[in-house]
Amino acid sequence: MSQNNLITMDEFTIQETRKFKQATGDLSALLRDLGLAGKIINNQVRKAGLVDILGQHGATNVQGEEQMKLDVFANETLINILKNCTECAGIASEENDDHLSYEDTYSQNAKYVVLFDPLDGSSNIDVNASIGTIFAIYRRVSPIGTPCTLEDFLQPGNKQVAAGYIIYGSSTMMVYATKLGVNGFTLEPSIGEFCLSHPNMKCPEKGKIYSINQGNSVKYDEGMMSYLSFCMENNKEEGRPYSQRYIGSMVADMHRTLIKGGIFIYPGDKSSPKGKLRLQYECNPMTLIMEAAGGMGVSGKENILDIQPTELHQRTPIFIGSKNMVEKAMEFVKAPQNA
Ligand code: AHM
Ligand code: MG
Repeated sequence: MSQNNLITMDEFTIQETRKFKQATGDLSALLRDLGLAGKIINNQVRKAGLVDILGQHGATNVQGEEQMKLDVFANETLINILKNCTECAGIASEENDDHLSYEDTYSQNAKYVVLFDPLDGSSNIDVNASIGTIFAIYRRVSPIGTPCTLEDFLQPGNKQVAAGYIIYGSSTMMVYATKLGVNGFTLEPSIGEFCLSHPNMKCPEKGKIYSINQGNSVKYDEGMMSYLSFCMENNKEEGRPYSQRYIGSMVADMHRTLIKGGIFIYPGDKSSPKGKLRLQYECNPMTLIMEAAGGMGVSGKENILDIQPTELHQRTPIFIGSKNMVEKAMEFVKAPQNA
């Protein structure tokens, strides 16, 4: 990147929101604050191998999983930054049992709430693989000027105003989607700014990669098994099977899928019919991004974004990525024997 040509994320977001006459600038400010949290988390992630921050924290989260120290740090960073900003009325985090309604007057007068997975793929920290932060922004439905309520956090994904992720990979990137499209910004470490590097991202309609934890296949139903066989056969178009790639860090697997095309799947199975991934913190934001980039995300029964959440930590199966590949997978998964 030539430093003369840099467009920072702030500059870009402000330009974009000016396209809407009624825009107040609150969304740009909120995205800037999320970027700031990302930079602070990035700073710690980059030091993970150096300082005594690795290892289990001891506590378990609401899903019954052990938290790593960095999970706690990322969670607290986001909670504090969003508390101190004036655009966010409250948050729900994958790491907290309940939503948090900020008590100060500025926050109660804010129109947005944010749901996030502070550090997704955290089991990858100790092997130095990519991890990320995922966020979803909604306009609150409770009255402005009052504390936000649970129903603000139980809106279907199609109500998201914006969603994004920050990937702590070989470089650090923030990618976010609004209804105007998807744009990616790479952190320029020398100036500490996210700079536009991937304008108007589009997920290729077709891909050559399927991404799934195939080790779970003993628990899959017939439809999933026949789709896996299809992926492993010589398919007509390619003349070879699809390649299989699975990092085990959704942000990293999705980032590849967004750029190169492909399908990412975390299905339900016999022991976990709803799969593993969380609707509000992982699946909704990733589906908003994917749809804005021309791809799609479904549960196997319906569009992910149409699912009405009934609780904060809901899970859903997900098939997400290149439109043609997701549609093809549905031919197997929705076959009559699986109805
Ligand atoms: P986490 O939020 O506790 O990190 O778990 C979510 C992660 C995703 O990033 C990833 O896609 C998935 O869990 C991997 O699960 P599995 O190890 O079952 O394949
Ligand atoms: Mg997660």
